[in-house]
Amino acid sequence: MKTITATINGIQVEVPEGTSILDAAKQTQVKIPTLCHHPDLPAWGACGICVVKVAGSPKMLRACATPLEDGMEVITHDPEIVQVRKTVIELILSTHPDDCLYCPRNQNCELQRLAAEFGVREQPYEKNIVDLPKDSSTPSIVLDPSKCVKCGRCVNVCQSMQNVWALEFLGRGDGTRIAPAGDIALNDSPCIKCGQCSAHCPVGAIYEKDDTRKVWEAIMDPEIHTVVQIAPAVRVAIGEAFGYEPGTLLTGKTYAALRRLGFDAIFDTNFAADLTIMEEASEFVERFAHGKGPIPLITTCCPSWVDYLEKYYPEMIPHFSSAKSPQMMLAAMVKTYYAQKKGIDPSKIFMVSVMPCTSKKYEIERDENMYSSGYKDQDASITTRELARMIKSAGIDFHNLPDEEADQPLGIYTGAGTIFGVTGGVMEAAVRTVYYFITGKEMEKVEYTPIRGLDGVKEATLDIDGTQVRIAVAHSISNVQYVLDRVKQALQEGKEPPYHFIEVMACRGGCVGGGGQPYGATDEIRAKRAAGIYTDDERSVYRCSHQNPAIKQLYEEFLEKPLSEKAHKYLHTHYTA
Ligand code: HC0
Ligand code: SF4
Repeated sequence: MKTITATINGIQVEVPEGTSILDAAKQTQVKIPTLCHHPDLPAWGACGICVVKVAGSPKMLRACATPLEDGMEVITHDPEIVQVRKTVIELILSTHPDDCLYCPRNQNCELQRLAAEFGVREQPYEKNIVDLPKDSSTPSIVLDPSKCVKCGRCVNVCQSMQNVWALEFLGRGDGTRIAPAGDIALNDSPCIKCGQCSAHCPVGAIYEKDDTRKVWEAIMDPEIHTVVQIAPAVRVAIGEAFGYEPGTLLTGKTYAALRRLGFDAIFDTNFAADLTIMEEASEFVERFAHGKGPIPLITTCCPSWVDYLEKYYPEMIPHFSSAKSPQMMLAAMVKTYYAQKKGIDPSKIFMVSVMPCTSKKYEIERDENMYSSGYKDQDASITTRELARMIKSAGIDFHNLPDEEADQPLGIYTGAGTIFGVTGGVMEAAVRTVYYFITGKEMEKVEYTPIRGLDGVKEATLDIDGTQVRIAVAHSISNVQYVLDRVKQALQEGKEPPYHFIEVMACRGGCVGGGGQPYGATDEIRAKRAAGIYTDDERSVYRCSHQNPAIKQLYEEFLEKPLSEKAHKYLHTHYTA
């Protein structure tokens, strides 16, 4: 690729052709401010805060949308540029409410930070706030259009990364606002509740529905036995809310914080990820080796993916694994097996999950076998962001917490369980156990690297004693269509399907990049979180789900064997078109 040589603030830089001025400036240790731009999304120069001067150009140019060219002389900061930027910020603020103290993004808002950095002290323009109603129709996210700064990130992420097209710009000029297409309620739109819009919104216009109050009330009720589970991807991201590097593995401190918040029992979703593998790998072997059910088998632990497939590819539902997600499996086991073992009345158990995901709030409300224990299996689901707020509001000194252990028997997990949190991880965990189920032998090397990393679609062929298993892994909904269309075409033509087993996660990077994770995720941060997860795997005593002693005990004492009648009753679900 051609290299561009130019100067920025008099400093020579060399970058690949096509690099924007905004990105090139990082080589000179200068961060050009922006509100609308996000590294995940194509530049579209909406806000105008990133303007710079280029020698020979009569007007200032937008650094995000202007590629650096050979010989360019760029100035990123001078009094005139700074004044233009400040004016743009003041104009945005003239249409933005000043209720920062009451805003979910207080102290974490990109506009608030810009206003502080540019020293905005007064409002020279007439305030013109359009009071528009909030949309709280989904169980997952809240849309507050009166806070919208029209940066377009949410529309862009929903359309180009997620290919869902639930959000659009409606109206024109000053009346422009973001809303579901057709101006309907978000819950009636194609929205799949992935929360990527909330993770990319720079202000408080889209945010997770806050369920922490319900959780506090349950903790404070002496009659209630509160149980909590934490998802794989939470442990490598929660630290970001407390100033740790992304990817720092903080499992022990998170257990300790949950105990200090007052939960009566702390379990790990990773345990249930092992359980999911026992059921899903058995299901795969039944279909692949014994012809009992359609191939390819498609994973279903991501509720946004389930919602998407039900809406757009209902004819593919027979290919879905009937295994519930780990979240729902653990909840069902808590209100049956654990309650019986401990002699606790399940009606007195309040089950909470901490997930990197806004869609898990929706999954717990689904009707399809989510009351398998006879009660609501999972009572509340909060995001990593909500847990961080709870820890802060309880005054817990997270940094100085000791590492503690989870409770038993639903707290022991293997390396296979923990890698669920990253794209390709569910498949890699399944591969380790499918290999064992088919051959009776353990894999010599459990790391199955062809399906790791951030490529949008990863394809691989696994050799199991001479039998070839064709695999596909996709993440970000925009990457799914390629995989599904190939399958559909082969099936329509009566040909052998291109894959036998498919993993899909709705969010880029898998759950480490979930819509409920701390703000600011980029590919660099997703990769660091993923590295933390793989470290957890490497350090684990057991690397494969079928080796988990607590899982063996659960089958011996309660479930009998994978795919038993009891396992079907509690651990499997169905889907509706
Ligand atoms: Fe995930 Fe899950 S891996 S969906 O990404 O399967 O949210 O972290 O908890 O349930 O285990 C999210 C993460 C989970 C579930 C698990 C799966
Ligand atoms: Fe689009 Fe996901 Fe936001 Fe729904 S939650 S509007 S699908 S980005």
